[in-house]
Amino acid sequence: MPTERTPGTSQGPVVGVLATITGLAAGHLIAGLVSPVSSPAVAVAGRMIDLAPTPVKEWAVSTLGTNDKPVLVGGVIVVVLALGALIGALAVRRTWLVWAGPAVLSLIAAVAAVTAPSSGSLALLPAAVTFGVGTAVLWWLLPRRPVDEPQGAPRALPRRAFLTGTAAAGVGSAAAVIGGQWFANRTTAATDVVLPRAGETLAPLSEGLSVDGLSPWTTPNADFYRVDISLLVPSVSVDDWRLSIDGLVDHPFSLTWQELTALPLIERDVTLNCVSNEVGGPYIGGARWLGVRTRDLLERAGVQAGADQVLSRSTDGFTVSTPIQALTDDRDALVAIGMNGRPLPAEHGFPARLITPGLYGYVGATKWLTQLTLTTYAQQASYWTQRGWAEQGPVKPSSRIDVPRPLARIQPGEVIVAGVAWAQHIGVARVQVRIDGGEWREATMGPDAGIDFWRQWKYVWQADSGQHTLECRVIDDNGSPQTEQRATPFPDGASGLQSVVLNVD
Ligand SMILES: Nc1nc2c(c(=O)[nH]1)N[C@H]1C(S)=C(S)[C@@H](COP(=O)(O)O)O[C@H]1N2
Ligand SMILES: [Mo]
Repeated sequence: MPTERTPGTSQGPVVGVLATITGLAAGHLIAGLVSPVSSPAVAVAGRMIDLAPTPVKEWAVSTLGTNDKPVLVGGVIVVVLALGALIGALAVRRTWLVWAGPAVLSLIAAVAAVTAPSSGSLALLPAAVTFGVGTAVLWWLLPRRPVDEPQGAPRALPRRAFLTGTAAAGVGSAAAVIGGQWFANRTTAATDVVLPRAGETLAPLSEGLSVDGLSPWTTPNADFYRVDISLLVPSVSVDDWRLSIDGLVDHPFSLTWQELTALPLIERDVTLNCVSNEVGGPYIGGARWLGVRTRDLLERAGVQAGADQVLSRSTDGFTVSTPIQALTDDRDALVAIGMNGRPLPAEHGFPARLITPGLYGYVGATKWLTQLTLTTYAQQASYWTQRGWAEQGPVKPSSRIDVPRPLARIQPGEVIVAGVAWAQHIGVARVQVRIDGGEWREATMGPDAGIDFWRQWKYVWQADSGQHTLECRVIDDNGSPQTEQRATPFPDGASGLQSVVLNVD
């Protein structure tokens, strides 16, 4: 029995918002089943990341850090809800907007989903469901003109029917979002593979220096920084996974997980840095990686003359350009499968990633790795180099003060200053500390695990009252001090000295 409608127009914006929420939630549920990255808000946010100008991305990473993605998706949702309110308000008198409004918004989501690098054949489905559900909710709850009276006053649902409908849409939305999350996560948890042992193992690293607030020498997996363009962590099953090596090679081949892990494995202690890290910033960590030498894989493929770069690709479509030299010399770049004795965590590239000692992550650390293509820089560019970042990305030697924290209030007397320093592929010889622009003084160094791994340092400072500025610099194994020349992260990494200002009571 059709519900009798009564005159009224004020619910337009509320219904518009409700229809938007219900539509997004329904799309999210379907996406959880067919393709999590195709959830409408996630897909739109994902394309915004790909299209955003480099300075915007840099700003987002430096101000929002790891929260940049939730903040972006949240922002997209807020904007869409505002548009939904507007559509609801206008559709009360312009009935065609009941389908045209959701159609335009869903079309944007559909385009975003099908143009995503990892979009599957069902990528359109969530946006289609969003359209259907959004339109249905608008049609059902919105005050509208009676069909037989196209010029008459819009009529609203009776209060009771409206409240019931609103509650149903709300509860349905919440259930759909929870269900969508559940389905999306169901596949992500499959990391319980057993790692083979390395043929060449390394002696365990010592604890290193232990000072309150100083970075541990080896970064625990759970605390390791994460930087990538993926809104959702790709979930890869080792059963379907393949690594192919192709392009300018004599014998292209591909490996299954079993085949890769049966090859000779080695362990390497390597510090990984993000080129977006500011001087003194957090995007650096040191881990023990287990993996297969890229040199062995490239030798087996037989690299042809003329190739100068390896373009590596991940399941999410991200690409990295690495000079062949760095993947074939004695630095032992790895296709890594283990991190600190565990399989790679999903966030850090499960089941396999590239680790290239001495290079920033964007030119050497492809996560969720699936392909190594031998090619030339002239022919192909990678994700970040297409966006203006430098083609070559050797890590700039630098150092960081971990304690005391900037603006800390401390008591006069003995204060422990401590931090980390790195000079990949050259080696850290010493660290020096300078107080208030005075003489450079030698810090005490923590243990050394080779030229590609960072070192901790500490310095005992006799602090007197007042405001003070602390600086540090690394001296590398060639005797060169860290440059004082300031540079921004773009286009090839930050440089300069960190200075920490603090007050001693
Ligand atoms: N697939 C994929 N791999 C990627 C990236 C990415 O966006 N996608 N980002 C790179 C960048 S810029 C860095 S600094 C490192 C960070 O690795 P981590 O998140 O394990 O610390 O991964 C690299 N590998
Ligand atoms: Mo990075």
